[in-house]
Amino acid sequence: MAIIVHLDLDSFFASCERVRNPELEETGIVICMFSGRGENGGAVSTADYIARDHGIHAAMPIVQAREIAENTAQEFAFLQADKDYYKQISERIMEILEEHVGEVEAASIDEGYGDLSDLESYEAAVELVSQVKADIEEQEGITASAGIGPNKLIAKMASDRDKPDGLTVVKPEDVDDFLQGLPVEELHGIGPKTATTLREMGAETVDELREIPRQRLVREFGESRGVSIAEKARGEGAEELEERTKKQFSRLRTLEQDTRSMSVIRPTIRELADRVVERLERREKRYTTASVVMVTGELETRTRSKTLKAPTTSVETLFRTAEELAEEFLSSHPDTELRRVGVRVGGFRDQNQRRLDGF
Ligand code: TTP
Ligand code: MG
Repeated sequence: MAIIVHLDLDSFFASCERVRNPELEETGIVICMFSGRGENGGAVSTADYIARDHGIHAAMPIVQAREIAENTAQEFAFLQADKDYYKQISERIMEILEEHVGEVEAASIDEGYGDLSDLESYEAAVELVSQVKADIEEQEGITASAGIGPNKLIAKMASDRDKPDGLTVVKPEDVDDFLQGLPVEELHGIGPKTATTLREMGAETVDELREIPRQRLVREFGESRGVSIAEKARGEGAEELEERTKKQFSRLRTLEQDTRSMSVIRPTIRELADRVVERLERREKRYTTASVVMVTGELETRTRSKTLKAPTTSVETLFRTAEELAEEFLSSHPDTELRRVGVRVGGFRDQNQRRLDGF
């Protein structure tokens, strides 16, 4: 059974601006894509939750947002979007997610999917995702909303259910309840045009959509789209993340307290190495680089890596390498304590390419 998490950052561009402009704490923030036509030409890119309370939202003409702002006592800041800055924060946040869940499918600048199937329970998944949210908030000052479910469709919709700073869990047995009574356009991937057609066919809600025979949907929308709509109505979606070219797995854990004692760090590395190799085995991969990831007491992330002579699946090699790299790091940083430690592998080769094994 798959367990998928979807994470979506809250009012992302606006949150990034609040991080570097702390004086805006109580100011409504409106991020603008100015078109260059006139002082207020262009559209709103996103609005923070204060501005949303006043009815300002993404895609609204800036002129209209200005008008709303001028007619209330609330203060507003209208800021030009600065994508390069948001991209940097986005990359760091995806790394935090990746440290916890391994491979991440970055679905847009502010959302990513992770596969938590190897945790085997929703309770464990909730604990891990709460930690991810806490780490993102602590390290970047931005809140995220998360959804956990049996596939990407449900996880994505769940992350949207309770915003900002939410965590919504939809277990397989709760999928029907979760979709119950939902207007068809709220199914992720059903746009306004499809929704209009579906309503004309008699389906206002997802439950009504389920009553429409698959064949009728196929006749209306074509084979692949028709089948996909029928599946969505039943809460079925992809369970696999889309592959990325850059690939590595890692597992991190927060230590009970900040420490530089290898007698505490070593057993943690050992356990994490076991977890990483289990995951590797499931994917039938061997690794050629082994790393230790360390988050210091000052919350700086440091990684030390070693490239091996030959691809391997050995848990012992991973453990020994990460242990050595951590020891080296600590002896050259005599005042540094570790808050979190992790093990990462990369440079994958398929397990069935046996010939260059070096045994
Ligand atoms: P979203 O995740 O859709 O929106 P959001 O993060 O601002 O708000 P929410 O709390 O509801 O998740 O989009 C992410 C970023 O993409 C958003 O901060 C700005 C940008 N964006 C645009 O530039 N134009 C748009 O029309 C939308 C929807 C988003
Ligand atoms: Mg968002």
